[in-house]
Amino acid sequence: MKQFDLIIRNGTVVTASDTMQCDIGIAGGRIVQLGHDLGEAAQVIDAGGKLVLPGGVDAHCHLDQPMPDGLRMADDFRTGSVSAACGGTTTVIPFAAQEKGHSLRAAVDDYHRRAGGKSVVDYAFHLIVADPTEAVLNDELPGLIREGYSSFKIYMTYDDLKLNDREILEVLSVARQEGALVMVHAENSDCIAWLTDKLGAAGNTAPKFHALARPMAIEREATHRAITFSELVDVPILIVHVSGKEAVEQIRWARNRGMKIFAETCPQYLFLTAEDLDQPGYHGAKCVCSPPPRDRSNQQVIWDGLADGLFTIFSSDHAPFRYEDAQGKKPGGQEVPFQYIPNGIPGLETRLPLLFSAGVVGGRISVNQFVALTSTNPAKLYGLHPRKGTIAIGADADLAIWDPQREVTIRNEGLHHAVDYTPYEGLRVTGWPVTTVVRGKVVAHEGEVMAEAGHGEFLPCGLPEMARPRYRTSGGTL
Ligand code: DUC
Ligand code: ZN
Ligand code: ZN
Repeated sequence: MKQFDLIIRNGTVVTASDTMQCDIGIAGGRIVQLGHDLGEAAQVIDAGGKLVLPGGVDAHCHLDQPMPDGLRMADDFRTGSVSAACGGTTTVIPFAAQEKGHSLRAAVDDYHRRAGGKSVVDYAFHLIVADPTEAVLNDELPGLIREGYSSFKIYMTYDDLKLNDREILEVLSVARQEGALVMVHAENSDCIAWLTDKLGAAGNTAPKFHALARPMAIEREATHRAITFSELVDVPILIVHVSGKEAVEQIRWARNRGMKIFAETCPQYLFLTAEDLDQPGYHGAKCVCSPPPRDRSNQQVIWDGLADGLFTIFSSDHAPFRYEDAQGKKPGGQEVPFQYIPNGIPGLETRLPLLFSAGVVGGRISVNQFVALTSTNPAKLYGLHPRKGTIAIGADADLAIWDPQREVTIRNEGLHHAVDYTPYEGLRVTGWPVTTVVRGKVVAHEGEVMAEAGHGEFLPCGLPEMARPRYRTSGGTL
């Protein structure tokens, strides 16, 4: 019997901290040796001239999430995970979403049914807490956190999901007590509703008005409020999908005060602007997401935050709705006022190539920062490290082999999601992941899926070290 199942030879191996020339020996789905002249293997991949990176961890994506009546997400765990794999991602963390009036555990059970046997990449679940009843706070949430669902998202907007300030304080207290990480969608709901009504009364209902109903000030205010709650309870939080300068300023302010406020951003805040919502006809609906894309000066602020360490992670926020679809961007087959357009854009497969091209090839971040933002940090933040997110002995052999020189023009027909458009159509990138390996098995190669649905396994998450409180304020006595 050969010593290794797979050896990846001659590649330049990159982690969040190091870049080195070495071969990788894999057995039983794990990395068991790093070095030279490793010996015999059942399969050898020559990675000469290529980069070997830890597979991406996309820690914010929505797959087959139950929707209100009449709407449906285009991607399930099969199409979504194939798209992820072809874009160099080896772990996804979508959301088991509680519905108001229903239990959290029922959401988790339902989500396992939706995921089971379909994924080609590994997956964990975040929770979405939409109804923090006594039973949820005292029983369900603590129980689920201990079982490996150690992160959850809360919303400050969207009528069917949002929590009030008191409820946010309650769930943050549970997170502190149990060691979970809370992800906050920070936008002020009442301000959005008021602006939406004003715009509607003036007949301003086209997709482009989505951006005017959600200006930066309402994200800034909610970001500051979430930071205040984090301070009161003394628990770290992650502000998700940060879109621009004013929210960034709040996070810098909190960090300068010594607070553990983590931040995430997404490709749409680097590559789109509000002008993309102002396309002929109804096509701007394709770029409706929340918070909305801003302008070029805000894009620069996001780049600065990626380069200087303000942002901890870079995720897709893949929320897949087809454009020509009565269950997608045209609910009931209609071109509806902006507030009824389902929010979200596809991005699982393009997340890494976009950041690699404009970030690493473009000289804005190092390749090690790229690995940290897209793989190592999300694995750490959600309790999956060191099994995921790095290249080290004992880690799962989750790898993406990149051709750093390959030039690709992004076309929807070349992507593997089930959405009928990409907001990045025609954009030219340099660098592409050519081979993706999950636990030692090649799952995608040159845009072809090579693994059976079901190769991907569910990952219970540990308690993240990064979510530990600072034990500084009255939170310690709560
Ligand atoms: N905003 C969200 O908060 N979630 C999904 C997509 C979006 O645009
Ligand atoms: Zn959100
Ligand atoms: Zn989201």
